[in-house]
Amino acid sequence: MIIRCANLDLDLNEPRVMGILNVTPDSFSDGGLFIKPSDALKHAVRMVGEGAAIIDVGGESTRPGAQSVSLQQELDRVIPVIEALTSQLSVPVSIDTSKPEVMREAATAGAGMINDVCALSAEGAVETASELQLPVCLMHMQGEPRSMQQQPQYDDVVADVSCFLQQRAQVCIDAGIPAQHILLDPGFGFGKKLSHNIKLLKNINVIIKLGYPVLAGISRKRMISQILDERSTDQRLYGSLAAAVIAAMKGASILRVHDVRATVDAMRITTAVMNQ
Ligand code: PT1
Repeated sequence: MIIRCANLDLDLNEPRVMGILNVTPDSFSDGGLFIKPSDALKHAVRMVGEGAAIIDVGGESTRPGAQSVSLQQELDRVIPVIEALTSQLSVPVSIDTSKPEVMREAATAGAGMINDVCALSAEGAVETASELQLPVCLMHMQGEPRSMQQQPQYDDVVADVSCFLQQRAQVCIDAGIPAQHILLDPGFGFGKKLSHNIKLLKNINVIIKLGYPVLAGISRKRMISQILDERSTDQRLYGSLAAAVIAAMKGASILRVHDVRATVDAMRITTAVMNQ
């Protein structure tokens, strides 16, 4: 399975690592580090050198409690960075946004994938993504970032998330997005308690069975520290690696992470075992 991201291929025949590049002042573990385009480029080049197969650029934090940003602010943050990255990198760049205008300008700047934590639910987002002819990652979220951790509730979290993602994929297909351009993501930490996140990780194969490549974003999230005695964000690497290996063993295609070198090593071990 190979996905064409603008002019670059993303080979998903083995689990791949997506490097996180937050161009935000307030992201939960690396907020403010890569606001300057030159710093962002340096970090992206480093992640690619460490084996990242794709770089995910985001200008709006979606961690629990985060405030939304204006369209202009988001554009000002991400577009210069995407331009710099797409001219300098040999791997695709995805744009982490829910705003159709940002999708459009990012595509013009060379972005090769749309990563939307709102699963293209904003007005005009599905139509825009379809027009841009880029692969899309559809993520499940219950509620919205500012308040999503207040009262997460599910009848059956795995069935609910799986059903939602299947419906969103169908909406995309009906709008003309080819099935080969769709990826799904259960949305770890997005309106989910620890027990929900653990059930989703244990049963991520149910989502994979829908037939689309699955992306898992677990790196340094609160669910890791909830199991590991409230460890701070910079002390969550080993727990994050364990979760990434579990997801990959169950068939996840892309691991969205902060710690690229460590995760790539873990994926190489996982792949060696899975391919035996
Ligand atoms: C994700 C993801 C994302 N996560 C995709 N995009 C974030 N496709 C941003 C916590 O519980 O999983 N998949 N874009 C970051 N959001 C969060 C959410 C960060 C929860 C931290 C937590 O700590």
